[in-house]
Amino acid sequence: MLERSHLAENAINCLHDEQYDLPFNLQNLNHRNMLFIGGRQRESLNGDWNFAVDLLDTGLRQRWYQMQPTPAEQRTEPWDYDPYVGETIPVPSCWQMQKKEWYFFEGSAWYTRAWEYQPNSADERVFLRIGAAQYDCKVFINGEFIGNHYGGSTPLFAEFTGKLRIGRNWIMCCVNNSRTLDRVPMRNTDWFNYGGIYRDIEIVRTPGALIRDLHLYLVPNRQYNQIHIDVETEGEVDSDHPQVVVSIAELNLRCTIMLTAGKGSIEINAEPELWSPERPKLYTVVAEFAQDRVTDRVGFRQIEVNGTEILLNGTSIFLRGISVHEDDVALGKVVTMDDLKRRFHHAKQLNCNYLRFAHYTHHEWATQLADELGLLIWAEIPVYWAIDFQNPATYRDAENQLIEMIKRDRNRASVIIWSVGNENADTDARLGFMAELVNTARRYDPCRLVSAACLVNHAQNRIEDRLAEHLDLIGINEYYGWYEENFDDLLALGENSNPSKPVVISETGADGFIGEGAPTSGLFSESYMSEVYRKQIDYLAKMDYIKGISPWILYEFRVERRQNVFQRGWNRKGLIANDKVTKKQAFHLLAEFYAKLKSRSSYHE
Ligand code: GCB
Repeated sequence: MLERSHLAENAINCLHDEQYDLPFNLQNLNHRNMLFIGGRQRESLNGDWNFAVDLLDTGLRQRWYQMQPTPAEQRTEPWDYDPYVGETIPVPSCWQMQKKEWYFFEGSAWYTRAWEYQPNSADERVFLRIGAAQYDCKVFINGEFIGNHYGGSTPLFAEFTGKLRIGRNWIMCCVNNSRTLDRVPMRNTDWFNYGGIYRDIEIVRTPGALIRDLHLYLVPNRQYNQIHIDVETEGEVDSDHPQVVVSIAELNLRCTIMLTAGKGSIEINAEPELWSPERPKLYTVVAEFAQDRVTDRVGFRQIEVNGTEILLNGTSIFLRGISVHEDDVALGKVVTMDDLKRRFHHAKQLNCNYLRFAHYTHHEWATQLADELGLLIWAEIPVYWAIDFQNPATYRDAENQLIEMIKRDRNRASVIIWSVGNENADTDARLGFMAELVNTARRYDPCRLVSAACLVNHAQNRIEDRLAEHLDLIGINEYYGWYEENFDDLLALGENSNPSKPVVISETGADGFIGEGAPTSGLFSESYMSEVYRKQIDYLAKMDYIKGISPWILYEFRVERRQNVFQRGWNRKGLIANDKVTKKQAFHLLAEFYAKLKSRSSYHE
């Protein structure tokens, strides 16, 4: 007889257990254990990971994560998968893009790899960071469950301190991209449900006493001469007066922040050159706490609204934007630096000063690059269409995604708007849920605008959404000429609405298919799409409270729910086809319109 382990008994019992997943749904990897990573040394774990899709969650039921890395021929139990040998997948990637059998796979998938550990110091702390994994990611180290993270586009941190062996360790992640009723987004979206670890995965080590968080901003009081700094630390230091020293050499600034219970704040006088699209000035900031040191590149600017105006550093601006998804024919949701540079290059060719990052948190490189290139950003969480607004667990998930996005990017000058949602029905439950998200955004960040893509009453042709009164500026998606037939209704909308705040058109557009078999006229033709743009431009120019537009969308993107003969799994509203090269006529119309606005702009760029 083979020698069986305690797992064998469980292998039978688990067949009848439908609560098998409860212990793994702690959502304890959340905004509370985020770690500030700017300037830290990171060890990449990108590369090939052992991989298996697991439709029935057999891995959680049978506890695959407890298996020892024994050679296959020495196994004593008939396990249904061996996490240590077999097929591999590159990380980062989306599994849909790796094998055609996995294209529509929705469920759990297991990632395993070895990692060799040698401590650098006795008190060091060790963290695993994953830039993003879609949607639920459970992390295990040497057979032990560390925790799970909800939310497909924000980073997660799992701490391994005290759980590592010197030498070989086994890291496992179980990533699940199921669409369920309680998630954010819920089940129905107009973008593809990719799965997997699709951003960088890495190890970050810190000294025992560490800087958890560093947040800086120009005090939004129209004086432009004070910088506010908040720090958070952890761990004991040999001093009765623990302190963090923050310096910005270029401003000759060096200040000491005294800590109470690991937290400290300061407001200091400084007159930084202000960040703007025209001159995206960034300063190197260094923060030191005992042996720990972090850095960041930070721009200082003030964004505010005044009546129906949006003011950047006191001057009114018009947001000449374009919406964009993270998507790629070959890579799915994986973003490369080249892809990002091309995206911003195309935005600049359009004469944009602004991008809407729809409908979830984009890669951190995107906001970093926007800081450097001088583009303004609308950043968003996927509170999209139907959401279970009554469910407190859903709220916790949405709020956590919002806080993670804010904590990751609140030092980015380019980000001027946090959006808390898109086109959600105006119910009491939704109003309570989203108004609370607005409050949370303001609590975590006092120097950005909060918005959402709100609703239009199409029967009355006016902006009508109770959420609007909670926002700093109102986003509306309108598709006159596409979903709404009558263009004159757009003019009526303009006349019937009398907002006391700035409005941005967060979406407008039309599908235009230019591939083989493309129609030459009518819906889905390139010429019809151009006509929609022509009229939109003409009408919007007459609505003076509109302070920005971000038409839908820069590139065509993949989506399951669009399957007509011109779509075939793609949303064709891109101004550029899915090859990310071929421009449609509407691209040039918008570029021309923006060029005119730019030359008239009161904000010099
Ligand atoms: C919308 C949605 C967006 C869709 C777009 C469309 O209103 O916000 O996610 O992709 O319309 O193409 O229908």
